[in-house]
Amino acid sequence: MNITEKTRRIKNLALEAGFDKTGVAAAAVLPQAQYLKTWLAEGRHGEMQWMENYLDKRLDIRKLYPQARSVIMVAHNYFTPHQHSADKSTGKISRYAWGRDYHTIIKKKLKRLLQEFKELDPKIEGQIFCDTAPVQEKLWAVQAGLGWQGKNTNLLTKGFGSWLFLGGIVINQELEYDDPLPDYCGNCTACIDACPTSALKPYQLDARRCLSYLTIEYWNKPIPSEFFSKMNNWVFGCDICQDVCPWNRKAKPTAEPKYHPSPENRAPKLQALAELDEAAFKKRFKKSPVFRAKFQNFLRNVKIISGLGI
Ligand code: B12
Ligand code: SF4
Ligand code: SF4
Repeated sequence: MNITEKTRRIKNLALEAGFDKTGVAAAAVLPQAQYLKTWLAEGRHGEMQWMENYLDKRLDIRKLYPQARSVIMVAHNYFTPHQHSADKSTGKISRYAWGRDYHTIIKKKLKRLLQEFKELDPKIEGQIFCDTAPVQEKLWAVQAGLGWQGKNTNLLTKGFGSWLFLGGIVINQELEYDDPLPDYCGNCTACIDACPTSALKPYQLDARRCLSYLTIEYWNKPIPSEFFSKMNNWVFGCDICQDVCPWNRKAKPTAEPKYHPSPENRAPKLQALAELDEAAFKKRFKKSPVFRAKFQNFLRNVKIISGLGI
């Protein structure tokens, strides 16, 4: 099988597995990856010390997987045709966390996909990743031609907007590579203007000011009171800089039933959330991305919102 045919069949397998977009990049150092060093040096990752780990691997995928030749990137659409509730007695949970945890869904698909690659060519060896390895997934998705990184720093596409989860497989074989796409943000600054905490400047995020970070990754500390009035009922994550993006108006509903919201996650009553004890939290959110926040931090978020929002 020649390289063109192998690449074509690998991409077809990825689409047949249910992924919405796929593309391939050569495993090399990406110049844009170096921005991560500045981001960390300026402390913009806040308390996410795990982002400092394995920096060499985040900057060069061949340090993560020495046999690396190609990076096959996939994107999975999670958009469902529902809106956030404007009812102040409810909390807002980010769209990405309305359904089941994407890590489980995507990792299962990627494992099966790698097996299928090996059936196609027994010489193929590889490693899967979906938030599970020190890889800058958005940059690899850009390099593999899936889309461009918007000014809100998310991977953005013409067909699906930014409502996409990312994952990939790094393999030991050369393939034919896709070209990165142009940046279609143009003069738009809607995401930057709409961010309630001024966490964004073009293509750069200060996580310390981002509600997504503060409500999900900022553990065991009180959220600084300057953000209370900006939280606008976001108890877990934040979708504002995506909701205002013009490219997201063209989003199509996902074909994955597991990303559809359970009614209790899309617009949960704040009072019911405030009454959860740890066991009830675990039972309710065990299979949801919300579990990541941990009970005490989730409760902290709910209490802040309840104090201001009702
Ligand atoms: C850490 C992290 C976070 C942090 C930091 C976010 C961030 N922007 O980096 C926090 C907790 C805030 C976060 C929030 C969210 N996250 Co997150 N997160 C990650 C994670 C684990 C690493 C990202 C990373 O490497 N950041 C490092 C910084 C430096 O990267 P960056 O901001 O993108 O900066 C790059 C460019 O902007 C550019 N750059 C930087 N400076 C400059 C300057 C100039 C002049 C230029 C031109 C370029 C440039 O180079 C940088 C280097 O890569 C990835 C998974 C992964 N392993 O990749 C998921 C990931 C990025 N998150 C994801 C999601 C869904 C979210 C949220 C939408 C969830 C939500 N609704 O609350 C929000 C989005 C907030 C936002 N506007 O970014 C998805 C994004 C999918 C997509 N379509 O892009 C990912 C890929 C997870 C996944 N596997 O699907 N996240
Ligand atoms: S997720 Fe919310 S707080 Fe974070 S950058 Fe986007 S709009 Fe701002
Ligand atoms: S809102 Fe505008 S500037 Fe921001 S990511 Fe979308 S198109 Fe780009």
